[in-house]
Amino acid sequence: MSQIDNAYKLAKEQYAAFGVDTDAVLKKLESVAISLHCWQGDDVCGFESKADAIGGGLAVTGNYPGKARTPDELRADAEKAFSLIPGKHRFNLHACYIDTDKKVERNQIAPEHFQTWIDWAKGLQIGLDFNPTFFAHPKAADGLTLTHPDEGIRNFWIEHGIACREIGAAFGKALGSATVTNVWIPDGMKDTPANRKYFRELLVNSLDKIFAKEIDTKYHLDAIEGKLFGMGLESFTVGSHEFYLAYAVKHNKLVTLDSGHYHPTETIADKITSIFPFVDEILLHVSRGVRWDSDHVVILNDDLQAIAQELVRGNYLGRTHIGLDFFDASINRLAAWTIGTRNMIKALMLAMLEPYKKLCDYEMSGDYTSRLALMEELKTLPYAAVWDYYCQTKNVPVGIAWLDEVKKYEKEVLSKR
Ligand code: RNT
Ligand code: ZN
Repeated sequence: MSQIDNAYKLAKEQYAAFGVDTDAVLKKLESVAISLHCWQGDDVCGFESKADAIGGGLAVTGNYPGKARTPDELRADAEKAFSLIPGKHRFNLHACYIDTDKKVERNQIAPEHFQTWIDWAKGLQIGLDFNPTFFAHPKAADGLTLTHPDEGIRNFWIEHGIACREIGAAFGKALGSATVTNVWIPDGMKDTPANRKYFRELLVNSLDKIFAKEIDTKYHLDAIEGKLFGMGLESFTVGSHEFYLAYAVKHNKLVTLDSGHYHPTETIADKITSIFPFVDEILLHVSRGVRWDSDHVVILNDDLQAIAQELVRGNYLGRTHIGLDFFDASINRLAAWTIGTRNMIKALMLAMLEPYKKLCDYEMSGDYTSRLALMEELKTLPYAAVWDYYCQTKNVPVGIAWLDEVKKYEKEVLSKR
């Protein structure tokens, strides 16, 4: 018996003493797909061959060498990352990652312009998710898109939104797994607006037009993502959390919760049980803000664990689409994907290893002392042994061995770019 098997056997016994079946946990864990965001692979640049600044209140910092410059490079990098992450996952594309020889206007894009992505995903047997790109474009240069007072500009972006839903639906149909298309717009203002009402009403109107066509939820789901502020758009965000929450409840859309999009001490973990009584499904953009919405790589911190606990405890995994949303250009980008995604899975595993019923029993009987004692005890149970065993059974590197793979890839592939 190998050391990993041995350690797992001991860990299994220890968890069993708390009434937790680790084999069952790993079985459940393998059914969770995380949507890997394409934009960590190239600093949110995309392949439209334009020189527009990213804009939209977003900022990417760092210039680590070797970023993907073509769709083929990005696909190769993503495949390498997938090979280091246990389980079967998904890939999340932005419209600006279009794969065409000639320039296609954003309001003219169609499924055929993403055929290479569909073929690739089919080959890997993974699902795709999608996002219209409402930034990095001359028509978004002043920070307004779907709520632009100029009707021509507004319509251009409405057409983009409509086109993206068609692409999402085509992905879903081709791949046999519903695509979540997430609408996030940067619209807002640097300084205090006078007429908030005007912009909010415009957004209702534009969204109604984008969502006018019914699309079978077997293939396609709509999500809407609010936020607090963007760089240079500090005073007003048209699509705030409340705005989209209300819109989603009224129109049966998915609410997207991005962990970087709230006040610094506000976490999305507590929002999950608050929202679920009123919506069917949610989309998460798991991220990590450091002092602001900085989109740092997701680490295994309390925040992440609280999110995972809420999903597992509430039995919400079947109604939650887990996407990642960070972009760090200061470190190896494959490592960023690998670290962030492995942490997300690890956090879910930790949450599944919790003797939840026992905690609830203590709580129901008012024994908060035991609840706290047990919660603290759980933190030092040998979950690493369970994790290593899981990685081994999924044929991905155990422990930090994945880093050697990334270093090798950096030397052989990335450094030649
Ligand atoms: C921006 C949103 C949005 C983007 C991606 C690139 O604050 O979080 O989800 O990060 O669309
Ligand atoms: Zn996001």
